[in-house]
Amino acid sequence: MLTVFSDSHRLHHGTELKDGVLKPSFEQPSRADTVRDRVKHVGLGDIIVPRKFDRACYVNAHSERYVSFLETAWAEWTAIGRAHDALPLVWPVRDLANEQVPEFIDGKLGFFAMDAGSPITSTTWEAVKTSADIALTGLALIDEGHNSAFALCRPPGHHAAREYMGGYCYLNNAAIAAQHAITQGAKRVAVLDVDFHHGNGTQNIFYDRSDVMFVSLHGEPSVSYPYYSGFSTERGTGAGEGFNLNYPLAKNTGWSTYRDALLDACIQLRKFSPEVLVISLGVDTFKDDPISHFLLESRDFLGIGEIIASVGVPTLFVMEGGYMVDEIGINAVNVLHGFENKHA
Ligand code: OKP
Ligand code: ZN
Repeated sequence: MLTVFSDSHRLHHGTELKDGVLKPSFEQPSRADTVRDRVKHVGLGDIIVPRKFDRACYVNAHSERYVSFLETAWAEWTAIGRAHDALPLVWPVRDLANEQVPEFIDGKLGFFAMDAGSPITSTTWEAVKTSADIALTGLALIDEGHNSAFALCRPPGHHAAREYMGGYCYLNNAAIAAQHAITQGAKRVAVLDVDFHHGNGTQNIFYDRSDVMFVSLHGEPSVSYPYYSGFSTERGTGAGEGFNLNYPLAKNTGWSTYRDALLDACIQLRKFSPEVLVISLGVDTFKDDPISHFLLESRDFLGIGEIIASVGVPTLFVMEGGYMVDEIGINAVNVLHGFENKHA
């Protein structure tokens, strides 16, 4: 399997507001490098750099005004003398919700963000664009006849919705790739999200669509970030009704429960019969992950890959979360080896 990777991911690193304290983000550059090192170490296949794609590819999954915000936020933030990472601090909640975009940067940041965990720095946008291009390059490999590809994206994407960033995510790499497959003529594409956290952004982008099915296994929202989405009652709307499937799982879920949910999810995916399957590959379901609470062991990730392979369609793996930096490479590559049915 080919891996798409770029050193540009290091352009993005910043702080997050966590437990009431501004701290270095858990989503740090060493994550992607660890996975890249493991890919090399086991000889998964060649590692290639991403091609460049048009801005239009991002706007097909996000809104024009959101993409423009990402492009200019740092300039607007520093124009008034600020030097620290840009973070939001006020949000348009419920009755304050208004469709008008504020002019001042603090208003914009809240309007286009779901949390204070996604800092914008001087070089964030460059890293974010490259991350989306990595996913699009992976999809191009599949179009060119590869049965699978690994888009080693960083920053991750699945919390980024049509119009907002959050959860370390800015552009939704998996959604941009899925949408691009549709734009190129695919009739049905599915996104399966196995990150510990609910892929609220991907759900948001395709919620009213029947051509892109979204299926997610994650920590139940009552106790897991992002708290406000991921319930099993969220099944899509309008034409999209029945094409959004959530599997919220209890705290301390281990392999046997996880496997049963994944087997069921894959039955639903086979019924849908997509031309391309995009996997939001988070490995924060690992037992030692510092911000999650499932109990998967490293060998269980081989099982995830094997079950995904049983869907039997060309598959693009897109890297999402995973914060136990010592093991993240082993666990991510185990999924890929399981898919290829190699147990290194
Ligand atoms: C991104 B991805 C919970 C803090 C949550 C944000 C987590 C974003 C995860 N105690 N902070 O889905 O791995
Ligand atoms: Zn996650």
